[in-house]
Amino acid sequence: TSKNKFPDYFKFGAATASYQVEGAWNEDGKGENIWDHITHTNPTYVENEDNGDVACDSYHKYKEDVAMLKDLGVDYYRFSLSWSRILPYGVAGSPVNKLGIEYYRNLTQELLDNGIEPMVTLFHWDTPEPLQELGGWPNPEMEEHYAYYARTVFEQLGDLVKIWLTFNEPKQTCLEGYGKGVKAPAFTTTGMADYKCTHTLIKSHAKAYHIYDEEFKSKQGGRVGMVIDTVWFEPASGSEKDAEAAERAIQFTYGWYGNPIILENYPQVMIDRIDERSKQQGFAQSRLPKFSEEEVNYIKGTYDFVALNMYTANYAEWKEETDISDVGYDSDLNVHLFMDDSWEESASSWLRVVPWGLRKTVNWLSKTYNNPEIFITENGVSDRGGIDDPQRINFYREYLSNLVDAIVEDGVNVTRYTAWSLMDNFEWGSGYSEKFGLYSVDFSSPERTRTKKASADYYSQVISTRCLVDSC
Ligand code: GCO
Repeated sequence: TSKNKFPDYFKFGAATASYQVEGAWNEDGKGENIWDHITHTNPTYVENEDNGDVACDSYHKYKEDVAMLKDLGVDYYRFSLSWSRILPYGVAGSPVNKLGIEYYRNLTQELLDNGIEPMVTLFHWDTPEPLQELGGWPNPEMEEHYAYYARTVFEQLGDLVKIWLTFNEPKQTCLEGYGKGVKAPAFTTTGMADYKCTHTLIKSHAKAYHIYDEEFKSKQGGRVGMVIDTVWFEPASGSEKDAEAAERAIQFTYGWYGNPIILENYPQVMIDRIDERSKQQGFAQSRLPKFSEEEVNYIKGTYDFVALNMYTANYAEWKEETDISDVGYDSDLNVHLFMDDSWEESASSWLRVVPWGLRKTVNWLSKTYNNPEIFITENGVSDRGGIDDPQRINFYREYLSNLVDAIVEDGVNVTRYTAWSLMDNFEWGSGYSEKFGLYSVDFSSPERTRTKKASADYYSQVISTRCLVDSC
């Protein structure tokens, strides 16, 4: 095989998520979710007071979306289901919205008719508002509600869908939503509800996995995993301390979710540090909830593949323990994280172009988790717009080149790569100002006109040749 060529079995896709593209926020029986709620009740929460009420209008324009995917030549499309479109009240036992199911069946059938495989995320941050009013993810009852939702979805769509992603980037739901306040529902006490959120969410994932495994797998033959994100943490120097700091940082990020599912229990370094700090701070119990032995065993092994969203890197530098009284995830971690000024910028403050970080991240996953099959479920870059997007072409070329090296030279078992995103869309707190799409969307036109960017042509060419140079 050529050094620049992806193996024949390798698949390429493109991704979106329900709240970011669908619009139709209250049509055909859809219920309210936490992003509808926060953007309507606190409009300045998002830049330019943008919201997802209409977004890319994919609810009405899904056939155009599929035509774009077909034109790109992708093997699969990763999209997410809106829980409140399927279950307007969200809760276990509540009525199913037939029109919501119909929309997703139509989209999925349209994909299959065009030879594109559906890869479906059950949850991409849009918790039904009634569940938030019951306390949201830190409430252990969420496990029952999520299980009911997952079973509903497997029943209604499982004949058509063979790849299921239970959660997308749970760290953002829990740490940013229930700790740092930068995602809905925007709670701001970190070091407590964020840990509880994670605890419930991991148990919910495991339950959904077992439901599929026991009730659906033999008939439907699909696979289930969780999408976990991390940046690459590069030690700031060659010192042992910085190496330890970098490893601790990835354990607090990927390992927080990956270890319980793929190995067993939370990373030991999280357990030890949070137990110890909680004790010193005078808490009667650790702020990190404990899994019982039974739970540890129920959770471990609940994955059929390992999925990674990766965009960028941080340097990690050792930090002396200073303020022991500070309760919070960042001080529990206690690593100085920063980006290098020389790394090329994007439109997103958190994202600089660090292609070698992808190769190192998949190598870390492979080593830490015993060479599992890995899907890259998101990777991409933002700009401020325009059809001619050489920076994005360069981004994909460089990241893909590092990925092919990881596969061909390092022997890492990555089998899929997913570009974020198929089209420009609602970028959470940044609204429509940061654009990640291979297609642009004119958000000022009622038609939400889509236009192909230069990067889409580039990506198509890579997909059709499986090759990064002129010939392989
Ligand atoms: C994510 C995201 C996407 C973002 C993308 C760019 O999973 O982080 O799911 O929703 O739009 O990452 O920030």
